[in-house]
Amino acid sequence: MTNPTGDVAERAAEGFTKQYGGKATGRWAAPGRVNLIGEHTDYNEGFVLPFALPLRTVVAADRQDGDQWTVWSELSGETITFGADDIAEPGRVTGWGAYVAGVVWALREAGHPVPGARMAIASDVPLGSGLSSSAALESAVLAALLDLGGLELSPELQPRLAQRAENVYVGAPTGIMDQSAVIRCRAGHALFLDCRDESVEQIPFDLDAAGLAVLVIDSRAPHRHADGEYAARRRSCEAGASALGVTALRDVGVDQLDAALAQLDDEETRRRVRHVVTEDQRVLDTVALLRAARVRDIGPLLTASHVSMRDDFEITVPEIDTAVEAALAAGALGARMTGGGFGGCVLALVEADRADEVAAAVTAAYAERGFTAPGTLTVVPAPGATRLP
Ligand code: GAF
Repeated sequence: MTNPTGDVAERAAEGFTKQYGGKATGRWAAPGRVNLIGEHTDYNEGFVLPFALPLRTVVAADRQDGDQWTVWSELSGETITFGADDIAEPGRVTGWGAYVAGVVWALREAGHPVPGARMAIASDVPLGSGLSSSAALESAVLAALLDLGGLELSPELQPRLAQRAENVYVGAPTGIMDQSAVIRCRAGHALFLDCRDESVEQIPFDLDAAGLAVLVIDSRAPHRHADGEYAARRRSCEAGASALGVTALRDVGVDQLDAALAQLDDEETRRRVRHVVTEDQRVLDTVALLRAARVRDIGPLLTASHVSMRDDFEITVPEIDTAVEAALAAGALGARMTGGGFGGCVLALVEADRADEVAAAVTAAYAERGFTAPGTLTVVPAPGATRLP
């Protein structure tokens, strides 16, 4: 995971001064996330358990007069400007700017008087790695605009607004997990989110106390048709729920699974349903273990989740499966792909003093198969979106 050097908050502040002169009014940060367990369950109104990463996107910003938004991004080196006409309807601002414009659009659509603003954005969250760089960007921009405009929107309501920017303005049919994680996570905890009513419980996830580490492995696999396949999985789940006569697959308990599967004619739909129903149960089981501080014991659930994503939901790719297999062979207690799939990252739960060894084993397995070398990083649960001092 290669990043520009230097502190990300300083880079955003310096970028602001270089682009616009003067000092920003403030800096707002939002993290990337990994999902410990609970994949493709969010849009099935089920359960997820993400935690925030110590990698962040930072927006340095001040107000400007009128309905005008000017945004510089360190990553692209570009400055874009858009006005009220450009956000009258989705689709006019494209590329990375669409995530920023989408937030302004969603705030205005919800009736908030959004102030004009100048923003400078820097980020340590790698793009396209399944670590929610989009939700981090949306949420940092949202935090900045709320503060600059003195607007009231509780942290419980912010994720839906940021999700709307992504679903409607950007046009990606994602669920509620990523924005919830980025906004509502707390340091040292995983966020147990019920995606039906959006209630949360902060679950202590103290890796240090257990002598463990979470190793995040960036597969560096090119995303293969990720958007189309994600939408296709969503459609399969909806078809499954409708065939079973339930509002969402969340309504099928694991004890009713066999009976439910027997009602479905289509083998592919059966596999998709089985993944979602068993994955919801794995989240509940993981939460129960973490509540009892049995961190080490969640390993097999993580690995079972991976197998389910590989065989039933069919969203893994060879680089991802190789990373999981190599990590387990090198002694990881559990490993799974995290995020939407078709590339992205793997997380492995490892003994803290064996993290380097496991990372080296994955790198060696990649070299053997001729894959681009993976990125590796150990992470701890970090705080959600916030204004920086
Ligand atoms: C992506 C989506 F944005 C989330 O909403 C979620 O569905 C995830 O894939 C899969 O669990 O990150």
